[in-house]
Amino acid sequence: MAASRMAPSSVPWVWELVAGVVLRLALLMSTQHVAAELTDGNSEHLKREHSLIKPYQGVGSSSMPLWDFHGSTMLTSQYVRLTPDERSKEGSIWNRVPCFLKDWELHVQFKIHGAGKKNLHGDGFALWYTRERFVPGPVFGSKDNFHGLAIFLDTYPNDEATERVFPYISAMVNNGSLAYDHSKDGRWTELAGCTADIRNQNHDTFLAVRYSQGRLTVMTDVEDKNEWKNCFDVTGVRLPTGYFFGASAGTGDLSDNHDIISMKLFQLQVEHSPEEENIDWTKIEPSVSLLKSPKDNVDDPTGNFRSGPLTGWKVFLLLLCALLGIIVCAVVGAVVFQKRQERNKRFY
Ligand SMILES: *[C@@H]1O[C@H](CO)[C@@H](O)[C@H](O)[C@H]1NC(C)=O
Ligand SMILES: [Ca+2]
Repeated sequence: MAASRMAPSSVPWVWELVAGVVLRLALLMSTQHVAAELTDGNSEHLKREHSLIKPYQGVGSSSMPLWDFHGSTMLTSQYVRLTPDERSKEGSIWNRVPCFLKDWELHVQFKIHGAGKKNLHGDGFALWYTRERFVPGPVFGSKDNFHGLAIFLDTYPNDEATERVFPYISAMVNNGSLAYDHSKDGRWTELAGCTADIRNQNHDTFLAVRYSQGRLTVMTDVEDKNEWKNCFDVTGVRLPTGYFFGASAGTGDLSDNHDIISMKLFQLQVEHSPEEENIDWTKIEPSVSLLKSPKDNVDDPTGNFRSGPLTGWKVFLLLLCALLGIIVCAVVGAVVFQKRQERNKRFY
């Protein structure tokens, strides 16, 4: 008697379990989202001395005190064009004021556009936080063997063998010893990266770079959804204070318009321990922790966030498989149970 009462109730039990798992799944996804969220441009902490905002102050005059312009860079009231859609151009903009903030977040609005069809355009542009400023060179229009951080928004796959989908955004940290290999799209010196559809969009496109307590996070807002999407998030990155923000672009045989519409730097309010405060942050050597292999996106050693945009989906798929497994087991179990009940009935 007791057993037969359990049989019909086994179905709600299955659904309770399913609901539980789904809820957990939703919670997991939402906490990931919270962890990935960035400051939403709190203007209180906007640092004007490191920002480039429309209408660009002093446009057309010789006095643009906070930013220097180089090469093909052209100013209009609506954008700063690093390169036009023409061959063999090179342009950059550099903030004149060194940045002494320990924790910051840079929001860049940009537009990459041109007449070139599929794969006949290039090369993208770079964002810099480096010791050197205003030095032209072969890496997206700037110096190689730099000291500091570079974020490359690479629109052209130079490495024909790559399985990567372009445009591709990647980061590189350098202490001057590493050279960027253009023919491999910087693959061997890359810290982390992601694919992002950043070219010839009809809507606004944004990139955010956050550096705080050794953690480097890059996010994009390029799908016209007005929300940040994780590109990568890595820890163990050490950068000094006192470096300069900049942006540069170069074209070769292939070209595009590379426009910067704004660069906004925000100070992040972060507590540091007294020991940390006592270090001379300007003396820090740019480096990436050896605990982390730059090429494979291993899990965050602190365990609270996983790097790589695919990881969320991997977790989701894993849980989905587990869920399906449980459902199959429950259904098989219920059927077997029912069969046994029927068999038992026949004996009575
Ligand atoms: C610079 O980086 C390279 C490799 O990343 C490392 O071998 C070298 O020791 C570093 N140099 C300094 C001065 O830290
Ligand atoms: Ca490239």
